[in-house]
Formats: sequence, structure tokens, C-alpha cells
Amino acid sequence: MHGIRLVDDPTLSTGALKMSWLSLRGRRRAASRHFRALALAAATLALSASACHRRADSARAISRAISFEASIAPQPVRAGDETVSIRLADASGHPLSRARIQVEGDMSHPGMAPVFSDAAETAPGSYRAPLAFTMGGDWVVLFHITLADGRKIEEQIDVKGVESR
Ligand SMILES: [Cu+2]
Repeated sequence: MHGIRLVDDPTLSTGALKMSWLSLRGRRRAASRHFRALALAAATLALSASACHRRADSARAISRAISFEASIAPQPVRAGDETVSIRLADASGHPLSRARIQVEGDMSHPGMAPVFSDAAETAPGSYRAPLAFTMGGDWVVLFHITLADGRKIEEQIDVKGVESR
């Protein structure tokens, strides 16, 4: 149910960027041969669906009804400025516009200040936020989402092994 899928993103222009869509849920789409190598890279990123088990029930129910996809580019993720892209759609695949998304980056070890960024909508249901990974190592990126109708969703992805500069 929480399959990680790779999606060819037409909004990202370079080859490297195109390879970076990862999803925590949603319809499975067969990865083309072109993206198969990337599936391995995705696995090493160890995106996890563990957020599902920590979320409140109501948020979980809302979350099941929407499609959330997040990716980070460029890959591999390095310390410094990266771009987080998010896509939100309803159960029938229609883009969810006018959501407010705050992106929060936390390292997995204690004692580090989180980094925050607000995402801007770049196309219906597509959002983008800069995020500064302040050091190499294992990160968790949280998505604090408020939909246009006021419903709130929490999502997260693990971003392991951010490379040091
Ligand atoms: Cu750190």
C-alpha cells in the first residue's frame, strides 16, 4: 500500500531532475527501464512511510484520500541548497491547489536546529520549496500541509545519506 513509485515529472527539465520523483503512496506506475537504475537510488534514499504510523487518525484518513508525492533535486542530495517539489491531488487525481505547505528539515541526531521553508505553488497542485541542508548525514523532511478547505495533513520522507560538500 505504501509503494514507492517513480514518476517522470514533466515540470523538471534536466535529466537528473527528471529522475527524482518519489512517492509514499498512490497508484503504482511501472517504472520504465530508463528509470530502473533510479529505483535503486530511491531505495537507498530509504524513503519511509513511517509517518503513517505516527499520525493522528483523522489526519491519516484525510491523507489516505489524497495523493502526496515529494521529491528532492538535484540528486544525489548534498549539503547546501536543494529544491523540494511536492504534488498534491485528490482521490481522483485532480490537482489540489491553494494548499499551504511548510517544509521542515530535521537531522536524525539531536542538537541541530531544524530548517524551514514555505512552498510556492508553481502549477495547479505542484509546489516547490527551497531547502538548505545545513550538513551531510541523515535527514527527515516533514511536510506540514493545510489544504485550501482547511484540512491539515502531515507527511514525511526520510532523506538518508545527504552528502557533505
Ligand atoms: Cu547535523
